[in-house]
This record gives sequence, structure tokens and C-alpha cells, in this order.
Amino acid sequence: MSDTNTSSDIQIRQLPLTWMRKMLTILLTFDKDKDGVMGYEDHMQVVDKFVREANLTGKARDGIYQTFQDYCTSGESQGIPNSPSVAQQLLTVWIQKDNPETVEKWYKIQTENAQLLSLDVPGFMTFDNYMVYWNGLGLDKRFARMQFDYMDTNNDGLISHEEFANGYLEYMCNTDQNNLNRYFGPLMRY
Ligand SMILES: [Ca+2]
Ligand SMILES: [Ca+2]
Repeated sequence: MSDTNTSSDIQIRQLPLTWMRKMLTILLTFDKDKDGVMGYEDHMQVVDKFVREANLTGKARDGIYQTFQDYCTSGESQGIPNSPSVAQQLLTVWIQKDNPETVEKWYKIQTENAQLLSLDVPGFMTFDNYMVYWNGLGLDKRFARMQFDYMDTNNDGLISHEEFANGYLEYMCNTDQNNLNRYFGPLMRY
């Protein structure tokens, strides 16, 4: 192909395996209609489930919908849900992980999630609250504690909103083969 997009001129075979497995693990969790892409409808289903699990109402509920809508339908981040295939979505995320605008949206989404999950202990997420998130995503309960402790970088037994959001950014942006972040549970085999 002879398009002009130089920065995106990377092939799927060039992506680091661990990073790719992390992204495919997200896909397994979020691709509800199993069409190979985490699209707009998948995102909305995730929010629906989250809203139910966390019993959100009123402004809290409207806020999280608004944040996801913005992510899916405006700015460069919308290229991710609008990708036509698994490979294209991986390549789009690969590029967007270096885009400050998209990274800021990721941070905002996870900070808002953390706030909504810790209404009883403002500013921090207890392990019980974290389990609302983990179970809401339908992840393997056995591995929740390991990830919780991994993100608890100051070892106070709580996850601050910053620790939660930074954990997500590290999951998305760290391309090291030995990265132990398991934000969405054990990595899929690929
Ligand atoms: Ca899908
Ligand atoms: Ca902590």
C-alpha cells in the first residue's frame, strides 16, 4: 500500500508479543458480540454492566456514559473502537498509546471508574470495591489480589485513584516483554 501515513507504518508481526497478548486479553474481555473488535456497542455494554454492578444513578451514571461516548466518538481515540479488524485495532492502539490526547482519556476513564467504585471511602479503593470492578468484567477471581497488590505501589493496602489509573496506563503503554501488569487477569495464550 502506498498511503502517506508514515507513523502508522508498522506491521502486526513487529508488535512485541507480551504487549499484543495484553491487548488481546482486553479484546477477549470486552468483545461482547465476538466480531473481533472492541467496538462502540461493546464499550456501551461494558458501561451498562459497570453501572449495574456499581449501582450508579443520576449524575454518576450520566457522567460515565458521557466519558465513554466522548472516547468512542470524538478525537483520535475514536479510531480504536472504529477499527475494522483485530489487527487494525491492535495497530491503532499501538499508535494511540503514544498520543497524549488518547492517553489522557484513558487516564480520565479509569480515574472516574475509581471514583465511582470508592464512594464509601473517597479517594481510595478497598479490595472489596476493587472486586466490584473485577467481577463486573467477569474476570477470574483467583488473580484479583495479585493485580491489586501490583497496583498498590505505596503498599498501604488501598488503591488510590492515581494508582488505579496509572496501572491502566502502564498496562496499555508498557511494551516490555517482562511486564507483570495483569489489569484484566492472566494473559490469553497467543
Ligand atoms: Ca465487538
Ligand atoms: Ca496504595
